Order: sequence, then structure tokens, then C-alpha cells
Amino acid sequence: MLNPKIEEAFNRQLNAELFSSYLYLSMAAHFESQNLKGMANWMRIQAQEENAHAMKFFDFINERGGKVVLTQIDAPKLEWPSPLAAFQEAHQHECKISELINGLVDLALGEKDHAANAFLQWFVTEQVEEEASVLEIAEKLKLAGDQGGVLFMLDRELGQRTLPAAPPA
Ligand code: OFO
Repeated sequence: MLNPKIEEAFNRQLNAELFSSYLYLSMAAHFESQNLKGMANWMRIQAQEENAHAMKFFDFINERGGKVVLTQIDAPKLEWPSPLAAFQEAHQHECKISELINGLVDLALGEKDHAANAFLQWFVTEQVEEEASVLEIAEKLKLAGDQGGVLFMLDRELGQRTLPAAPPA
């Protein structure tokens, strides 16, 4: 049986993960409109990963006998002044998500919900990678400055990102 406080907090996080997906999809659309196809590809895959994160919460709530409650997802921004600004915002967003995950861990420990804590540890580890990967791209963009050639090469590199194969169920 799922503790009601955990149920409510996990439903809120499900919404936050869907918003993350929406935000990155909006960045993908923005990059498409700028003809930065590689960055658009990277963000599109990021959006799919966020959707998978949301579904992890969806499944956990259901498996523990809770009720998934879907609520309104905020509209994301539509434009960014530069690729650097978009990736910096993505990094700030991931730092915010890490804080939310840490808050959920604190709640799970406080409520002595060890199953929820064990479930959240995957996200704790994932957030380290999520923050690092966007920060690395933002740093490269900062170094590139307004050198179009470097930007072009980086765009090509980001175009090679593919969605990792799903682990066996
Ligand atoms: Fe970007 O990790 Fe989920 O939100």
C-alpha cells in the first residue's frame, strides 16, 4: 500500500518529468526552426528519456497500489536567444530536478518507505549523468563562441545521439 504523502509527491514528480519532456521537445522544435538538426535530434531524444522517467513513476505508483493523477502540464518556453542559452537553461533545469529528487528521498526516508527510497536511487544516479551531459555541451558551446565552424561540428556530433536500447524487463 502506498503512503498517501509519497503518492502525492510521486504524482507531482510525474508531472515534473512530463514537463521536462515538454521543455526539451520545445527546445527540439526551436533548434529545428534554426536548422540545427543535430541539436534538435539531441533534445528530441532527451524528451523521450524524460517521458520514460515519467513512466517509471507511473508504473511505481500503480505497482504499489496508488492512483496516478495526471494534472496540467505548464507550457514551456518557445525560443532561446542562442544554443548556449538553451543548453544552460537545460542544465539549470536538471539541477532543479536533482533537488526535487533529493527532496523525495528525504520524504521516503522520513516516512520509512524503503521501497520508494530504493526506487529513487536510480534517479539519484541518473541525475549525476543528466547534469553532466548538458553541462558538457554548454561548456563546448561557450568555448565555440561565435565560431560557426565549431558550432557546425558540434551540431553534427549531437546529431549522432541515439536512444539507448531498453533494458530487458
Ligand atoms: Fe532529466 O531527468 Fe528526468 O527529469
